[in-house]
Amino acid sequence: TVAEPERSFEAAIAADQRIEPRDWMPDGYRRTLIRQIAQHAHSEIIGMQPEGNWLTRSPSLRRKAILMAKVQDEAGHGLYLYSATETLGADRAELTGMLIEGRQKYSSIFNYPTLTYADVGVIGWLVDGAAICNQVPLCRSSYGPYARAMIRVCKEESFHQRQGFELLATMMRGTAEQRKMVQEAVNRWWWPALMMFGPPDDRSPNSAQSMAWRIKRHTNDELRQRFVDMSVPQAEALGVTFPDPDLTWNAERGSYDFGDPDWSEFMQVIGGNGACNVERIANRRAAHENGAWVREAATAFARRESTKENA
Ligand code: FAQ
Repeated sequence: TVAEPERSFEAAIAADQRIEPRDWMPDGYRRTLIRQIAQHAHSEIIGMQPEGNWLTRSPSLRRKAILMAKVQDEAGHGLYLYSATETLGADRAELTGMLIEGRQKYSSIFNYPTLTYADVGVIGWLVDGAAICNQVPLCRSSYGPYARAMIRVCKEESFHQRQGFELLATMMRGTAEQRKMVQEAVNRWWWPALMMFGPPDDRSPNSAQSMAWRIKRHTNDELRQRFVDMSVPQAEALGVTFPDPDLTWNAERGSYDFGDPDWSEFMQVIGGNGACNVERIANRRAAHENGAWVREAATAFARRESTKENA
């Protein structure tokens, strides 16, 4: 016999209702959400680094203001998502500790270097584009606080994607050298962007259960296909190509066929051996350690304020 709280959880999922923090939920559901939302939060925070790399070298004041706004938004998304994990009983200091110790993952994409300013544009266009494609369906995720967080995050990501496309469109109207820079950045980021959606469905251990719980609304391969279909016309509008000889329109499916990303590279990157993994974590650790005095001061201040109130 199924206990009453479990029955109402199952009924809520089946009726496409939201699960809220105080509702009963299976341990596995809670664990999966903490894992996914924490990884997402870590990705936003680590994701500040590749673009942050160019803040002091932006080509104009306008580009610098845009980039600063974008990187700040990413910090905001990270903090917002850590708050969502706290509604599940997680502790953000512990989650940060796990990130720094390599016990929790962040998106593979942020382990690639940003070599030119065109990379800033391509991150906006393709990386934020992939993020939106993955996150718009998460606005209907079964866990209320996560779904609601995604609505705001997606609005900001849309601005991020537009600024990337606009940056690239400007460069494409520039010199032959600038156009070459854009194409070269697209060539480097295309495959890693496809890997953001996770391993193929038959090698995705979490998908089936997460779909059943309606945490995820589409499989990794479905979203990857959607992203390819969405990106090809945008590439044509820009005047760039993707580095995939197998990319062809399939009229029968009404979708593009495309080649297989190098999954051994993906496994290497998520295993800690990508081009920038060590540097990203070292920077995060240093920021955390250098910020210790701020956390201590804030805690002391909060303590003093609360004793004042109680007095
Ligand atoms: N990188 O069974 P599945 C952004 C792991 S957007 C690293 O398929 P799941 C915005 C996976 O965790 C990027 N690891 O897993 C931005 C699992 O390992 P575990 C963040 C990956 O969870 C833009 C194992 O492989 N977005 O930050 C990756 O069902 C520009 C097996 O995989 C999100 O996190 C990967 N790409 O599906 C910021 C979105 N893929 O944990 C700055 C929310 C898989 O068992 C600049 N997350 N793994 O040890 C999701 O939608 C899902 O978690 C997936 C993975 C689709 C990423």
